[in-house]
Amino acid sequence: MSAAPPSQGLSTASRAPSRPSLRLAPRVVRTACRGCHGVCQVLVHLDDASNPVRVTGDPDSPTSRGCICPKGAAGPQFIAHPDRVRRPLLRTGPRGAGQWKEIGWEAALTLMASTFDRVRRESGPEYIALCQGTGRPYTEFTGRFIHALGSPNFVSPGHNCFLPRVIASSITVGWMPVADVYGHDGAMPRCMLVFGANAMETGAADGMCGAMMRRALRGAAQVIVADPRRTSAARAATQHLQLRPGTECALVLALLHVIIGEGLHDADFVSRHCTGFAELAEHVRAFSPQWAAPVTRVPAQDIIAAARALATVKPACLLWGNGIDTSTNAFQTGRALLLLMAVTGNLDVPGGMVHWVPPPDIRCKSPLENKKVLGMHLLSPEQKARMIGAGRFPFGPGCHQPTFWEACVGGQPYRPRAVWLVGTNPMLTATRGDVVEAALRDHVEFSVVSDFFLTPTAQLADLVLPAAHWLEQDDVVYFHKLWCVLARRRLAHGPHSGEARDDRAVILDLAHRLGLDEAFPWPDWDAYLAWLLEPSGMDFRAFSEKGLVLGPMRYRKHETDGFPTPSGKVELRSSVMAGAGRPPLPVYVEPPLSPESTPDVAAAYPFILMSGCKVLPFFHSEGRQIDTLRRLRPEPRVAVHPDALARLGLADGDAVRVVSPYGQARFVAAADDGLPPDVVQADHGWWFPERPGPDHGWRESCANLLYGHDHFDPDSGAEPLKCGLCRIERA
Ligand SMILES: Nc1nc2c(c(=O)[nH]1)N[C@H]1C(S)=C(S)[C@@H](COP(=O)(O)OP(=O)(O)OC[C@H]3O[C@@H](n4cnc5c(=O)[nH]c(N)nc54)[C@H](O)[C@@H]3O)O[C@H]1N2
Ligand SMILES: Nc1nc2c(c(=O)[nH]1)N[C@H]1C(S)=C(S)[C@@H](COP(=O)(O)OP(=O)(O)OC[C@H]3O[C@@H](n4cnc5c(=O)[nH]c(N)nc54)[C@H](O)[C@@H]3O)O[C@H]1N2
Ligand code: SF4
Ligand SMILES: [Mo]
Repeated sequence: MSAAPPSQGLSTASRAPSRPSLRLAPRVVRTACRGCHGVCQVLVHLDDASNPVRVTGDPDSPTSRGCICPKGAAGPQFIAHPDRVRRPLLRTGPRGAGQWKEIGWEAALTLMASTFDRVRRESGPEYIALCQGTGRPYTEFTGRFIHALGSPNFVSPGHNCFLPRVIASSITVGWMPVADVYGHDGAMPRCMLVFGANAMETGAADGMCGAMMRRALRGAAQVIVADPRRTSAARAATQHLQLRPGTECALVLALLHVIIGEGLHDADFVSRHCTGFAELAEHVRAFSPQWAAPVTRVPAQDIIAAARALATVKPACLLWGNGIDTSTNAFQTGRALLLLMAVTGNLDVPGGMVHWVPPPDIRCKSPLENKKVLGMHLLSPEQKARMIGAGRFPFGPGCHQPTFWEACVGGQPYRPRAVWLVGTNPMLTATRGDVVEAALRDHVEFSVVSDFFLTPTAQLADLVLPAAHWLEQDDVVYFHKLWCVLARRRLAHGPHSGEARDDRAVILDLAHRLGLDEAFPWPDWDAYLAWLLEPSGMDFRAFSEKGLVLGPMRYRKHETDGFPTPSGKVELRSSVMAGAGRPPLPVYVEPPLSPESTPDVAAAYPFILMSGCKVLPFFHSEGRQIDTLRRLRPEPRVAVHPDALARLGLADGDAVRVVSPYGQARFVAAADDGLPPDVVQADHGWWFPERPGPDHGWRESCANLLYGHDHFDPDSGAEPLKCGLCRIERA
């Protein structure tokens, strides 16, 4: 077994206080949390009846070092909540009337299999779609299932989240670089660029936990934060580049201009490992800090200082996030930032932007590392061409979510007949929830929702399946680009869990009923876990006792292996983009609605609207029914600069209406002097589980009703969720 014990792999930089290993009481068990994308190992305390009653930090874990956040701590409240769906529910009244009867799993799965089979035979497999939420454990089987079925309609929020950067990385570097903030090799980053990431609250999408990032930030000599808001990272930063939302690509082009213009780039790395440097140098010559300053509102001298720090303080890493993805310039910005990390020589160096080496003897199930996991290869070219929105966005991930829901209503190019929504609440989290609602209520013939609760989306389903929570899952946690593989153990079994089943066990069962055994050769979930671990010689029990397995990390793999791109080098000038007829060097495009591009619209809607900057207690639309979390954020807020509030005759705590050219939503005004006076930030994902169902007041404070379906990133299909326009009125 190549895996080293944790203490060995994370030695020097960890500086963990040497303490004797915490003696686990018989009723305290270590597992891996999944309350967000983090990798915190936690301790679960069980009562005499073996019910989880408390989750606490695990001081001996190298992934969390004892930290725990309110979402992780609330795990037991999620599973024990009285509103939880515990048995499959079949609709009995009209759609959305909230009339259900409990049925058994056999009946539920028989209904799904027979309906999917009928649609497949009558119309073709593409008339069945699978929509999932953010990247959760189910991702290893959701795409695989729908693709094995022969349908290309795999829908996710990925176009607004993370995947524009993943795809930009794959064509530019060949892999997804991740910040080395755990000090794997003893080296921690000395310079950190936090760009469009609220990482202290969210851990970003990279599978880290906020507390570990805070620790890395504390240790860095230079911290540069590019964010329109004064985030907690910005408060502790050396430099806060408070850019205008949506102008991030202009800022990065100017950073490149300074670095290359002053000859501060890593000439050795560039000459040996990059293509297109001369073209890039020529391209960025026009984008001086003086050009960028009025565009971005960041003073030229600040851009120059940041560029110099980034190029000279090494190693440097980048924490990047949704601030980049949720814009119509997302893909170009993602590429520009990759070029920045490349020309400064920070790729795959200790403390820089690395590519983890996974344990060779555990079978890889990460869709990012093993493209076959998603099963795209199971589709023929003809089947791929039948994807709704095929060809619309050359670098889009899967079926474009807004295009999909519009097709369900408008019937163009065809209307999907059956939809399975796994772990997603798109009426709240996608734009135009009204379109999603119409689709589910009036147009789709058969819809199934897998969730813990009867969300507003689930209320419109024909069938609801109770999903198992992370406390109810056995798992080999090998998902995003993690630097380790972790054990998750099923700790809750009792009446709280009811008949909830792991999404993947359900998919396996259904796949077998539909004759997809070739793509799903494992008889059941336990057999799949055993198969993953088989090369290591461990069974699941031995693995879960071990808890954490590290791979044999090596840095600077390009010295021997190059980069897995068409040229074998980092493609500063992208041959893939050129081939797709898209700009091969990053270009800045003004947001579609902004004071600059649409001054007439801005006259009526004078604020720049950001929405959905995440807050610590909630994961998107989740958690509003959990008291311990709701207390931390009782109501939907819109953050506004106090001067702007005063000008409007409003005060902190007032009820306000945010009105955009597309819609309106109610929030409580929250004064925030860390925002520019003309920028506001509205919470996303709000519904009110305590209000009467079936709709639970979802239309009232839904930030995503403030956007239309008019503007998308031409490369990735991303939406301008962090750079719209609005006005604020007293409600
Ligand atoms: N305005 C605005 N909108 C945004 C964003 C933004 O920044 N601004 N962010 C976007 C981003 S980054 C994302 S990823 C999307 C997220 O969009 P979604 O994934 O749709 O959001 P969630 O609220 O997490 O919805 C998940 C639902 O799945 C259930 N659930 C949780 N875990 C599981 C599980 O393991 N199995 C099953 N079956 N169900 C589960 C929850 O109870 C919840 O109802 O939202 C996007 N929406
Ligand atoms: N507590 C909690 N944690 C989560 C989630 C959650 O819902 N709650 N969701 C998870 C998911 S699915 C994801 S994708 C990650 C997302 O994690 P993050 O990437 O950290 O997402 P956001 O909170 O949306 O933070 C985006 C940041 O970008 C800034 N920003 C907005 N516009 C711009 C811009 O134009 N330029 C720049 N440079 N910055 C801008 C915002 O002010 C904000 O601070 O978090 C994950 N973790
Ligand atoms: S940060 Fe995420 S993984 Fe860590 S305890 Fe909180 S919810 Fe769990
Ligand atoms: Mo996300």
